[in-house]
Amino acid sequence: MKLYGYWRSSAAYRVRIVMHLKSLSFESIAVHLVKDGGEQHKEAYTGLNPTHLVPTYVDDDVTLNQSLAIIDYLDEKYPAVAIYPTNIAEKAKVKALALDVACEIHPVNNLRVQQYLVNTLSVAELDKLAWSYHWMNIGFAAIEKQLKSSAGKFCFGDKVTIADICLVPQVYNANRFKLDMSAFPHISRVVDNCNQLPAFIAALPENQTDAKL
Ligand SMILES: N[C@@H](CCC(=O)N[C@@H](CS)C(=O)NCC(=O)O)C(=O)O
Repeated sequence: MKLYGYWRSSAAYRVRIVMHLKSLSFESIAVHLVKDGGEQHKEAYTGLNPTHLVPTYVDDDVTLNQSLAIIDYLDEKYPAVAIYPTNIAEKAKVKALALDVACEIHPVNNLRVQQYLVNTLSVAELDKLAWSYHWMNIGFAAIEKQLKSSAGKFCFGDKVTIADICLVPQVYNANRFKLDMSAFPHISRVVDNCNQLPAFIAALPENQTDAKL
């Protein structure tokens, strides 16, 4: 089982969390997103993943992109540790929280979007940061509101779900860019709780072999 990713990629980070939660052993293959124009754009990688994005999962004859598709595949193949509630309304709820991160916050702050803002539209570095803060603040505010009623120890009650798996990497990213999280106490508390767990610690960007390369 191989996971092509990058230590700071929050989409790869989601998959790593799931692999560790499910105690799967896997080989991490680093795709450097910045060095030399980005290895994600080289033919050696785009042959595997035509979207020019990480992560990519490879196991025997299965090659998958899109972190949430990979996660659902792993969840169905290795169901012993559940990441969704069994009740279908609750399952839809945690999925919606996960998508609030994966569809509403993450894509507009992706590296290639930021590169386009700066390199093509000549947006100044400070304005680029304002862009990221703007979309993160809007997205986190919506999640914070929902966590007021849904959260226990984690985003939805006291069990880790796909909502936490998507939220933790996004908050890691927010902290990296020094976003003021003080307006989001429920998010911060849930993320702190997740970060006590061995699977989340093992998946941390700084604990990856390609960290800081
Ligand atoms: N929706 C995709 C997003 C993947 C994605 O955006 N990956 C980022 C890193 S988190 C990437 O590879 N960026 C490279 C680039 O923007 O050039 C998923 O969930 O897998």
